[in-house]
Amino acid sequence: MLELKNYINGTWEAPCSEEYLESLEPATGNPLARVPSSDADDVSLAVAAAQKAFPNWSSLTRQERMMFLWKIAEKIEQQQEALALLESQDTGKPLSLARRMDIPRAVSNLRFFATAIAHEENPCYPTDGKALNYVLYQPLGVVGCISPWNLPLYLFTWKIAPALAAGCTVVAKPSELSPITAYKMAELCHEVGLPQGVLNIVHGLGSKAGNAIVVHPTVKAISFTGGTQTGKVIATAAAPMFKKLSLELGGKNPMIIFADCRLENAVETAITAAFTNQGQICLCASRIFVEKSIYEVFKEQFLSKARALVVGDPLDEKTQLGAVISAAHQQKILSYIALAEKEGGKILCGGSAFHPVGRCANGFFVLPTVIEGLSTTCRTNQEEIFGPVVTIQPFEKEEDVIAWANNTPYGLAASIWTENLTRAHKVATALQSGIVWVNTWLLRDLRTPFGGVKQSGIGREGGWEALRFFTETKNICLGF
Ligand code: TXE
Repeated sequence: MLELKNYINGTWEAPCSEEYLESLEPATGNPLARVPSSDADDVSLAVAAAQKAFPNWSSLTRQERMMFLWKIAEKIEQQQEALALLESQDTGKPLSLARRMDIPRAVSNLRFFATAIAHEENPCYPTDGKALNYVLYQPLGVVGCISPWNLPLYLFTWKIAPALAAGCTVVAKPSELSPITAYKMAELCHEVGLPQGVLNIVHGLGSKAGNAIVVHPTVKAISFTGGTQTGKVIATAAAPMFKKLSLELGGKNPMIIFADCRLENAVETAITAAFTNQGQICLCASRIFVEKSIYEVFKEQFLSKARALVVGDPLDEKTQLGAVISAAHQQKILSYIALAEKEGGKILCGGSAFHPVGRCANGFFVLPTVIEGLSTTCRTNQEEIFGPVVTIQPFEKEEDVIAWANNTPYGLAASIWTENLTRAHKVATALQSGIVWVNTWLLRDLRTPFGGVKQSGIGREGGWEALRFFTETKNICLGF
């Protein structure tokens, strides 16, 4: 079994308490790694190291910081196969997905923010012949990055890359459920000679290690991705300390399919949107609304594809859905399926756990599940399930479907399927959502702002927004 250590001030440290957690391989239920159960003492050491490293790191040239990030990206790329395997084992996701999506995206995140800083512009305002105003973006200092288990290295680097590029030093905590690739990334940072203390990685529980990062007075900002409940806890602790907060939280994302869409594309993408990563992506579609005139045709095609999805050993090349993250999460998903039935829903396919034959017999699998016949206001259609569960329902009027789509506490992502350009713009504008895709899903350009409205979070990641988050904006007015 792998024994992980914290990475503090450029060295590998056991947790001060000597306590460890055990993380399991979701596909088998077997122990995979011993994970430091760090506490406030470990976090204090990490913050002290980051604070010491800040003056030097923030005064490096852009080119120098860029080259460090670029080299880390290169190392990840060289080890992509090994990292994809670890990501798959640690999360239960298909190896093919980790290879295609998770690890390449980690590389892109680092490259994107490495090169972004070389192109940054500072606004300048000549003021009526009397003065010259200009704007500086100065790095905040020590910042905290807390990431979840669904896209471990992908989201870890999505936060760390802009923080480091902006000139901040970082104390980061990956999820205790999927910490291995972050641990490996520390090794890669070490190999490229990242100066001591610039990136510190502390492992452990959210309530202990995570909370200690949030409440540490030296940590100036928290970038967090995770559940909405956890986001509330973090906001409650951080707000009175006037910390900057970027919270990327849950979603209950609608997909709206109009009768004039290219149906084949819509069906194919609906399958991907509902079930990629076992439905454990905050952007996954969990409520599909289909115009009544094509509802039955859509349903038939969607169900036949959902039933054909291959669930099983994540290491098998044919597998399309692997295990969900934990036994507890599997139970949560199954309890929502039971609730859906109680609320009057009809399970059209799936609806239960799955036990593959062989190596993965004790893994945490849930069959792709499609439910119809529910009201738009029932709990199944209001609360984030975060598993391979999707509801489908017909609609007749555009205004109804817009109202239903908006009628949840969340507002992260939506997608619309239509060939009518006017309608696409109109509906996209009316949806309460941070991102709206038209005739596509999960197509991401890293320059675009990313984040949610309502209980899906506050702040935006991506592009300049992410770099700005890790800086303080200063106006300097030079009088003539
Ligand atoms: O996530 P948590 P959980 C949703 C999804 C899921 C639910 C709960 O619906 O079922 O959240 O998942 C750290 N202070 N999403 O409980 O707790 C924790 O250690 C500081 C959506 O596993 O939010 C981990 O590193 N940190 C989501 C990170 O927060 C704390 C992705 C996320 O864990 C903390 C994951 C605290 N008090 C779950 N408590 C998305 N938006 O993509 C926990 N953490």
